[in-house]
Amino acid sequence: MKIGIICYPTYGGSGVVATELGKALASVGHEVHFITYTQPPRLDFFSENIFYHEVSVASYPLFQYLPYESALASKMVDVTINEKLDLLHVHYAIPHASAAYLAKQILKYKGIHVPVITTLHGTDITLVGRDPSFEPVVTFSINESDGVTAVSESLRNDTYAEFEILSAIEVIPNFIDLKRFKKQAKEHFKIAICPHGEKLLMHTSNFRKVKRIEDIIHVFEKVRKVIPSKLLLVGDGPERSAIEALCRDLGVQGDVRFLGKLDTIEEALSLADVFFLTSEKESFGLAALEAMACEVPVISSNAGGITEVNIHGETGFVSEIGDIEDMAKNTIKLLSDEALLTQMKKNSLVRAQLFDIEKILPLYENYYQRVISQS
Ligand code: GMT
Repeated sequence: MKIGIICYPTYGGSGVVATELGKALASVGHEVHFITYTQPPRLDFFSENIFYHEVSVASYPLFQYLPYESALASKMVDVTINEKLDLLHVHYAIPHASAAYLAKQILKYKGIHVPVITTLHGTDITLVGRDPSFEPVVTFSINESDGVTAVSESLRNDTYAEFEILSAIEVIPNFIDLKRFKKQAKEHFKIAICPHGEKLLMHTSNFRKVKRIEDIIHVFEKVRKVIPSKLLLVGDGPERSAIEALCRDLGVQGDVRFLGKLDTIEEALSLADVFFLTSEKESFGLAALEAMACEVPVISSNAGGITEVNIHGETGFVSEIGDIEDMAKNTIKLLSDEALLTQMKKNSLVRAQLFDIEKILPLYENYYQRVISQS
């Protein structure tokens, strides 16, 4: 198949899922055309089956806001015609699904039919998409897609609950490349960070409010009173300075390391004993899956689809959103029982294997075929 993939070129989340999916499709012989405004971070290599088409928006003094959606739709039209695409697969509804609808209508006038699949990732539904300034467009463009997928059962349910959706939503969970995300022998780094044999706790995210990183700091403050430990925070975003201030207020700053954005996240995960994901909303929690693939148990909230990834009592522990007492209790329990920790590390890997890209890729390929044949 010749597939157009439209996504945000982000370091994590939907951008990474879209990029890794495209790479996997290319590796089994499909021709993949990425259409986005800058080269996705994980697309920094040559493959004969991967193409990159940059969307550039002409500026004009009249434009207070650049009309990216129009430029994207025009690029989709151009690439579909010139590369003879069989399918457009857009990741994250806003504004990709409505741009794809527009492109499809333009192509129809030119006698070309191209089906559109929209993959819902989370905040396009649970946060931003519900805003009245987007909701009618999101509802319309989901309903007008030839196929719609969601990355978890929870996100599918939220979509039906929040929007008037008339079509079937297929759940295709996120996936992991187990060849890349695996525990590596990095003991020398661990000794450098935890010189006295402390336990290493970790979190990675884009540091948005929705991640509730302040809960992690409060939990850590309680845990380190009982168990000598360090906290590694990877990523960057709007909440970072507030979190740094909270660490100072609680007097834990000496035991917290902020690493910023890290490309080789699997190396840091290889050192960790516990991973935190305490989000308010989380459609799936790819970061937790990446940790589990590196044999790191997860202490999480029960937001959204996290419980489809992290199984309470098996791969870690799950608490109500914001219940820092329970999260601290669970972390102490896990870190003070070596047998339990070893077992949960093993269980985490076993569970992560269920989301192996090699298992999930055929679900997308079959779905593509089904949508193409039905549209
Ligand atoms: O987590 C984020 O804030 C980024 C966001 C995105 O859209 O890029 O991630 C969402 O999509 C990921 C990939 O499908 C999911 O693993 C995340 O759970 C989801 N984030 C939220 O729902 C908050």
